[in-house]
Amino acid sequence: MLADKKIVFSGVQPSGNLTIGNYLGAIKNFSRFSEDYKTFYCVVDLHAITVRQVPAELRRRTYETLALYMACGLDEKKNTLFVQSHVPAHAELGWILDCYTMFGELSRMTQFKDKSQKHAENINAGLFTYPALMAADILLYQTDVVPTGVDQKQHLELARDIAERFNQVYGDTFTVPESYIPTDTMKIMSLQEPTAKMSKSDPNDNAVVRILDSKDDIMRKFKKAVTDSEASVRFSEDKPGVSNLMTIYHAFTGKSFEDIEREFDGRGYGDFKMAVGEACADGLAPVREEFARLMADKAHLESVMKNGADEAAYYARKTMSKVRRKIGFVN
Ligand code: AQP
Repeated sequence: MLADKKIVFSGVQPSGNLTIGNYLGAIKNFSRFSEDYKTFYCVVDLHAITVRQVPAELRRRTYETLALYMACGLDEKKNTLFVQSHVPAHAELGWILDCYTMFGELSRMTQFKDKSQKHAENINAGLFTYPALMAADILLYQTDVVPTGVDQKQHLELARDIAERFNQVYGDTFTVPESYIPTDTMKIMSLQEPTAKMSKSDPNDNAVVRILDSKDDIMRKFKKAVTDSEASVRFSEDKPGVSNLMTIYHAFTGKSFEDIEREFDGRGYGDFKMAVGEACADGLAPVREEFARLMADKAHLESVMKNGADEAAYYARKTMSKVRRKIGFVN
């Protein structure tokens, strides 16, 4: 064990303006661990370059993602907040774990299949070995719990397999991590294609509600959200659009699905969509305000990054010296 407390690690890519999927599926849940766990929350810029990024935008989004972590309630004094590329041990362990990850395993990853379809012009080796780097991120800190959205479940299972394989060859080296997936908001779907995940890099901006969208934009996007022709607010697998809107409404208001069904009984989708938009915009308003305040003080963000990286590197060093010794690298 690296610390007195159990360890939590998670990350978000600075690959676009974050969505309410990133917020509800991941970041919003991060702060619940701050008191009782030793928490590492990382801006995973090494992962972001598996897809081509504009350098100035990547840099800006790295600051923004850190500021969003903080605006969503992560206190830098209670959580280690840092940028992945500032701790080179991620890349080092990533390479090592590549050598303990099978080609067949990586070929089965649905994210690789999806992203190589979306980026057919750039199916690079990093996109393929992404899950081994993600395993390195997690195992480097001897992580016990990884809070993520359900889309990361397959990668997390692979991280567990890699840890177990390494431990079998070299004896106990890595903690085998568990996932923490919020059951009620595990997957927020696209507003335009509600059978597909809401993704920050979706080229159709109407499909995606971003944490920093203005209230007007949020209302407009919900107004245009795809539903169905039944005109009944009811949670059901054969009503993906309406069910997704109900999930979002539940997440921002705390109302149960039964209460939501009762509230909109006999009313059209127009009213319902406006209520979801209002709840979402109101729920995000304090985050937007805090974000603006934090972004105005870049020096503070840089000091948070620096302190976070120093602390993360301290923990990473302990794991790396163990890994190097076990593998047989000369000290
Ligand atoms: N739609 C979603 N519903 C629930 N959780 C989600 N997450 C992402 N989208 C949803 C969770 O957010 C965390 C950070 O995700 P990421 O930035 O590492 O990458 P991603 O999962 O690939 O997210 P995107 O938005 O789809 O990014 P792009 O478009 O760049 O590929 C993860 O915990 C994820 O589960």
